[in-house]
Amino acid sequence: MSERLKIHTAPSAFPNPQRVRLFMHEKGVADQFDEQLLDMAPGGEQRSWQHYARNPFGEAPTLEWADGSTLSETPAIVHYIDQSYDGRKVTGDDALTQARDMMWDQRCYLHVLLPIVTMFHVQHTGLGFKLEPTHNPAWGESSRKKAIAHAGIVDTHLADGREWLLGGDEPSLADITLCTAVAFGKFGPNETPLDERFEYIAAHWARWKQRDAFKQAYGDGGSGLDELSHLST
Ligand SMILES: N[C@@H](CCC(=O)N[C@@H](CS)C(=O)NCC(=O)O)C(=O)O
Repeated sequence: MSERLKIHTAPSAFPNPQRVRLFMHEKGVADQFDEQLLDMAPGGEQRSWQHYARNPFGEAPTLEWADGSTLSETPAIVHYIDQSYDGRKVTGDDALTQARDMMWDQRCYLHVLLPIVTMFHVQHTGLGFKLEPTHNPAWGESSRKKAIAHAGIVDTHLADGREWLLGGDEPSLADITLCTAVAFGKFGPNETPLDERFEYIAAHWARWKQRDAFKQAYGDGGSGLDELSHLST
């Protein structure tokens, strides 16, 4: 890769930008990108016209080329980088492994991480009313129950002794998404520490905490978790 791309991103507390950051460190390419940190909250830079021009959904992460073209949605960014840059194939070397990674990534994203994010927004109005005008505690509590129930299914999958969701020696994107879901469950008012409820998710989280990629990705000191404050560089 000759051109150095910009990645519009956020501190490590924000789970989708963090999925990409963790992936980049796992792949070993983080230093090949220019990180542009958006002031997400309370600034709300992601909802400015400048950022809507890059991403019509007003979200991070977003990758940007020098000619102004962009790519958004975490799995799309991850798959593009995984296929185009040197380093291990984090999303899998063959079609079936890639498909299985996509399956578990979708499950961890849609059924565990996203409901926690929904709770953060609608129950706690986590980004403030400027950015999240909907306050609906019942929806938030229902989302929380959904996240916990589905984390139980993921925990059962891990219970056969496998270290990572696909059963390999190293984590894939699905593991990255589960990791950020666990971190975000612990964040601020969410108060849903999945590692305290589930034995095999606890082991998965503990395994992550030993990895260099994890230590680098959370080294920004922006996770909001006391548990990770020692990683701040
Ligand atoms: N489906 C998108 C979701 C991105 C997303 O939800 N980003 C959040 C941060 S975790 C965001 O930018 N939120 C800002 C806002 O909603 O104002 C992806 O996979 O990248």
